[in-house]
Formats: sequence, structure tokens, C-alpha cells
Amino acid sequence: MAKLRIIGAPSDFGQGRRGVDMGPSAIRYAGLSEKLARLGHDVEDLGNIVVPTPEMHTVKDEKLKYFDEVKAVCENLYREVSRVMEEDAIPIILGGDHSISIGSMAGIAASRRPFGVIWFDAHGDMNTPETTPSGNIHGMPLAVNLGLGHPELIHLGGFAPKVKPENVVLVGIRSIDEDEAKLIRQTGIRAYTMAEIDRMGMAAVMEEAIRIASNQTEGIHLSLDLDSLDPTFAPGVGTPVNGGVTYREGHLAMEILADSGKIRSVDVVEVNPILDIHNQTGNMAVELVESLFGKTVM
Ligand code: Z70
Ligand code: MN
Ligand code: MN
Ligand code: MN
Repeated sequence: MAKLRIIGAPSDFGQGRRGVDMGPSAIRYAGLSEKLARLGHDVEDLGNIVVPTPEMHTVKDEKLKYFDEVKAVCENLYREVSRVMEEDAIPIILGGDHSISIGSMAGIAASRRPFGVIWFDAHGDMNTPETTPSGNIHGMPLAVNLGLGHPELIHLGGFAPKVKPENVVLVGIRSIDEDEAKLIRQTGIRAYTMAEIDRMGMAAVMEEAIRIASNQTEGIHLSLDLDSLDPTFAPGVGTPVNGGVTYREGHLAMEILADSGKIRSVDVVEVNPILDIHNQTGNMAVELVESLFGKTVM
């Protein structure tokens, strides 16, 4: 039995389309708490952090859109997540777009216990203000957590970096910008493309990913962007990209993570109910989290 604490971060300041701010509601509506409790866990929903209303704000820097707002949201989330970590509970952070991972990972790292990261995504999220083609901060959070990007984001919580490149793994990538690819290579993080998943199989990819993320660390943070899945199974995301992780591969990956016993924290991000079909993506998110916390056939 695990102590699971749910925190909603209903922010869409990291990208251009409204709707991801409703992600936490969609995931809760799909029955997250009840289903995790049914697996025997001690579950508590701590509600949402406070997030400003986008209509009251404007873009000031085209290379870091809604910088002040993203920073404020991530500072709130950082405080909330560090409190949960101090109780030795597992935070499950519901986005929101992926920029919120700057706050969640700061909160996780605040304990100063080393951890690894498995980042499930169609994208690299490894842009900086210098490389970004969009200015959207949700394309930058992994870089920030590695210490690349705007100093105020990097130093959120008062220290940097949040994680070492040798413990970072990307899984499912199939849409990477040119200069972003250079950064991925320079940092030396392990990035499994869809092509590698096809060749090696998801099971082998996950065994390696867990080995890398847990080498000399005390646990693993899973950052789950629902756009890692194929749009057939998760249509409700801002940037669907064909050729993604299948339903079965997704569950298999979560089951292997569950068996590892190493998961210490989770982000579930980029669910956009406005773009979804009857909450398919919210339901998919909940199903994957159930597998991650031990749901099996019998
Ligand atoms: C692109 C950018 C991105 C998620 C899109 C896209 C980034 N690399 N991330 N959707 N989750 O604008 O930086
Ligand atoms: Mn992402
Ligand atoms: Mn993505
Ligand atoms: Mn997106």
C-alpha cells in the first residue's frame, strides 16, 4: 500500500491553446481517486493549486511566453509538492500543460535525495529560449530541470539542476526540433525514439530506462505526457503526433514500472478535454496510473 496524494495544476500558460487547464477535472471525473483506493492505496486529493486566468494576462516575451505566470504557478506547485515529499507520500500531479513539471520536479528535488526521471513524450521538451520555435514553455521543462534555459526557472526552489543527465530517459519521441536535437545529444540523456521502441520492444526499453533512472538514485519520477500515446488512444492533447505508443505498450510500460517498485512521484500532463472525444484521454490517463500503481488482471 502506498500513500498517494493528488495535486491539480490547472495551468495552460505553457502553450497556446486553452483547454489543458481542465485536465485535472477530466482526470478526476474519470475516477482517479476511487480507482486507486480500490487497489488498496491510501489516497487523498489535495485539490488544485491556484492558477491565474489567462484572459487577464498577455504575452510579454515571444521567446518565453507567459514567463511570469508559468514561474508563479511553478513556485506554488513546488511548495505543495515538497510538503507531500516531506510526508514520504507519492505526489500525483495533474496538469495542465507540461510546463508544470518545472514546479513538480523542484518540489521532488527539494529533499536533496537524488532521483531519476523517465519522461514519456512525443516531444523532447528540451528547448531553451535560444532554440524554441514557438516560445511555448511546455517545450522547455526537461531542459530547465537539467539546468538549461532561463536562470529564474532553472533556480526555482533555490537550487539547480534538479536532475543529472545520466539519470534522465526520454521515451516515445517522434517530433523534435532541429536545435533541440543538438541539445539532447549534447546533454547525453538517453532518448528512445518510436523507431527504437519498434525494434527493441517496449519491455526491453523499459528495463533499460529503469536501470538508467535508478542508477545511484533513490527512486524514479515519471513524467507522463499523454501525447506520448498514439492519438488513436489519446486524441485529447494539444499536439497529437501520429505513430505513438499503443494502448498495450502504454500499459506494459506502466506495469514494468510498477514491478520495479521505484516510482516516487508522477506527473500526468497535457490532457485537453476540449479536444477530446468523450473523455477518452482522461480515461486513458487514469487507466495508465492504475497500472502504474499495481492494477493487474487477477
Ligand atoms: C515544440 C515546441 C510540445 C508538448 C508540444 C513542441 C513542444 N518542440 N510539447 N506539446 N507537450 O514548441 O517547443
Ligand atoms: Mn511534454
Ligand atoms: Mn508532448
Ligand atoms: Mn502539447
